[in-house]
Amino acid sequence: MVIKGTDPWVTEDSLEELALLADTAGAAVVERYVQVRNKRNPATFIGLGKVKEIASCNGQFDLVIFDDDLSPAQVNTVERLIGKRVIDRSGLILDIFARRARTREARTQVELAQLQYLLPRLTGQWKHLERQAGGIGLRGPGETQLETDRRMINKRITRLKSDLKRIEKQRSTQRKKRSDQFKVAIVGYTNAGKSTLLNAMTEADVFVEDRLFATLDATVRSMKGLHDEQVILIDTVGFIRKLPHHLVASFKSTLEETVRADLLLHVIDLSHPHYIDQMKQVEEMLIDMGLKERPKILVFNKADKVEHPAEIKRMRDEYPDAEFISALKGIRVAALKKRLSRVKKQLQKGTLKR
Ligand SMILES: Nc1nc2c(ncn2[C@@H]2O[C@H](COP(=O)(O)OP(=O)(O)OP(=O)(O)O)[C@@H](O)[C@H]2O)c(=O)[nH]1
Ligand SMILES: [Mg+2]
Repeated sequence: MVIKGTDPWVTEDSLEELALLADTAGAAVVERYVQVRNKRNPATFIGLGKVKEIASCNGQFDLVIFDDDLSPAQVNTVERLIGKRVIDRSGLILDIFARRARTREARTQVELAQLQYLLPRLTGQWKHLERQAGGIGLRGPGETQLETDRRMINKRITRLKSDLKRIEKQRSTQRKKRSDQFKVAIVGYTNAGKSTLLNAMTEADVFVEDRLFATLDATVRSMKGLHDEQVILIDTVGFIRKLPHHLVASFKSTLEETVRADLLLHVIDLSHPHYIDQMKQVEEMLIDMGLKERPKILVFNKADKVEHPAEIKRMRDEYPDAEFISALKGIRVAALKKRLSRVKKQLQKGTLKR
């Protein structure tokens, strides 16, 4: 659903991205609906007519995905009216995160986020079951069951939080060991090529894929092929628009690596049709994280894939301090390495503002 006056391509791009997310989660998109309204319907988010239209759609589908975050009650109402499962953007991203989490830290963070997402939705699920069954036979034991579920989830949340604290402690011990080293965090929109760049600069073997959120963990490696090996590179989880705050918060310990970095490499996929918007989203996120003043190099990646060379020239003029590279083809990666070691020296001598 779009509020009247929103730029149509913003909506189109956001939906396109939602379809990519759905694909990453293993769903095939059969139909898209866009509705322009003055305001949201508090009960059903989109208009009731639209809900009915979706319900009566002939296509075979199992799931309805909303591009915006719905309240638990709205999800329930729409589920009941359409008779199909409904999830929102956060739910979908969480699902992908759950599939992608590899390390103990990532798994703990994702499970915590999932349970926190589930908790308020638990009530609703039972309520609409109650209604369906006329409430008979469900109310007494149902309520008790619900209470038990809630208590168990809360207990698990407490447990996961303390696990995360422990993991965070280990991380901070490791971090202290690296405290005198020069740390460079690779940040950027999801699928920009951050892991590819880390691999190219460090001979690491981080998982790379042409899908969203291939990386959920912070991988730390030292840079290879320099005289001084004291530059540490950190690969991080990608950013995406409309990433819910509670989700970001649950990745705090991973993001902490970014927050502690001496220098940021903001990687941008120059071949993406909306890379300027993606770049803005990331910059806003960095401001939110208190990193506005952190030294930073803009790295325009996938230069090999750009259709019109004039585009590169235009961006070069606009961002004379940026690097233009292809992490995949290894174009100008060596130059970026040299620049990093130069910037490191400048920052350490204090000749560059930090
Ligand atoms: N043509 C081209 N493709 C690239 C380049 N760099 C990365 N890719 C491709 O872009 C896709 C995403 O690369 P990743 O390195 O996984 O991107 P990422 O930023 O780490 O993505 P997430 O971890 O999912 O946020 C992969 O298919 C890469 O092969 C490049 O310089 N040129
Ligand atoms: Mg990655």
